[in-house]
Amino acid sequence: MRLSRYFLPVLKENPAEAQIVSHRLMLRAGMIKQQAAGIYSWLPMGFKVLKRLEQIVHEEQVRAGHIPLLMPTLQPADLWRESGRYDDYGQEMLRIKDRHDRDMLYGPTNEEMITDIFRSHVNSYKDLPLTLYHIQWKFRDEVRPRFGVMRGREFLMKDGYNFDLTREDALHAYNRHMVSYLRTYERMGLTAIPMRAASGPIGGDNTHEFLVLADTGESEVFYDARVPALKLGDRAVDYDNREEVAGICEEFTTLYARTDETHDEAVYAEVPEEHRKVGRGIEVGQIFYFGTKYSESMGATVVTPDGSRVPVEMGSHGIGVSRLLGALIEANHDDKGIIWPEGVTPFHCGIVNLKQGDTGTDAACEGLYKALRDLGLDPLYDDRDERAGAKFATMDLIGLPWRITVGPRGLANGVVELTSRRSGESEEMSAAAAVARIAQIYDGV
Ligand code: 5CA
Repeated sequence: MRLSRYFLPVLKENPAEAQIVSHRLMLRAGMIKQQAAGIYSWLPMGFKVLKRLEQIVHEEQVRAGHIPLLMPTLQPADLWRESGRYDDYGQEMLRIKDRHDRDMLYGPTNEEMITDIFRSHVNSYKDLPLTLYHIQWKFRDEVRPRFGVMRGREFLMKDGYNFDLTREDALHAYNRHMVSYLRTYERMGLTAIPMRAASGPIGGDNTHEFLVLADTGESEVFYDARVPALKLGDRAVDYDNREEVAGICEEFTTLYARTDETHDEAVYAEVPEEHRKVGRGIEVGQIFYFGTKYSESMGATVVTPDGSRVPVEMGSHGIGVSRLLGALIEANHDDKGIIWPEGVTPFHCGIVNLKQGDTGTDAACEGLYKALRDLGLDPLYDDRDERAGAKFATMDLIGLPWRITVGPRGLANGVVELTSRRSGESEEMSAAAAVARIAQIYDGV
């Protein structure tokens, strides 16, 4: 993409309404625009990162054996009357009437609808196990929408639902979600710690939240300092292998890690004092096992091998996809702007032409731009007629992990400059070497 033809409405001033750094940077970098409290338009660069996060979520869900579908944002109230949650959900639910005076709602989550799909089409244990998920907009009329996309009213969520014959099978599905979530966050360059949590309006007694440590997080968290260092890395996981998957979950949940809702001073006191940590965290996902809570009230049953009929065992599992953008920026920024991890960056690298209109620098930049694109990479070429300082400030603000700077002096020596946004370190090399280095960095990302 050429910056002169892109739509990147960066702001020079700090927007007054933003209280936390991620909100401020998303506005300044022209990623979002607020349309009403907690409701945002996703401008091109914000939309690009959002789509990238969606893609990673999809890839890891499919890898775990889960199946994508798409349910609507608007739902009939009757489904929620069946489960009893229509009244329970209170003012957080946006209720709408259609022209025939029928009660509708903008879905805050989809347990009822997915249970309805299941009961309409599945009848036998032979069709189990089954896990269906979608990535769809949700609406929750939050009392205090704030911090930009972090606590929105309209937000994008991945929500998945498992259907199993036995409690044991459903717990395997729970574990599978835990491991696939760990891998998802790691690929995004985030450390998200599974913490024992409270279930709230979803229900059930087995639930974990995934928290990204950040001073601006809304939850107080208590954890063993050794937990954030745990990593899945690139180990291959066989998601059908129950022992292996359960073993990984144990590895990640044995040490103490809880939110304020489930914190237990007596248990915490057993953590060696030097490892005890109190901090704040951003909840970027939550998994629930709730058994037959919805299947019983909504009549979602299956025939068992001995011919009897039982309500199906279920759980639900969510990732806050739009909230993740905020969490990523909270965890990756400096005083100049965002620092995207390579796994989620909107463009692979920036190209800065220090002397736009100069035959030599223009030709070198065009050559770099073409060579990178020919390799399937997606560079952002700052080809505007701007001062070098302004170009650097924009690149620092929008946070592309790598910048190639092309100026007449370097070209006279046959070199361009490759700069890491994270370390700030620069290296001179030939244009061809810079292209090869960028290709190598993104190989397998
Ligand atoms: N049905 C279950 C799992 S699919 C569910 O709704 N879980 S949840 O309530 O925990 O939401 C899942 C994730 O959505 C949360 O972990 C959080 O990351 C994100 N989320 C929830 N509310 C908001 C909000 N108001 N703004 C942005 N993200 C949110």
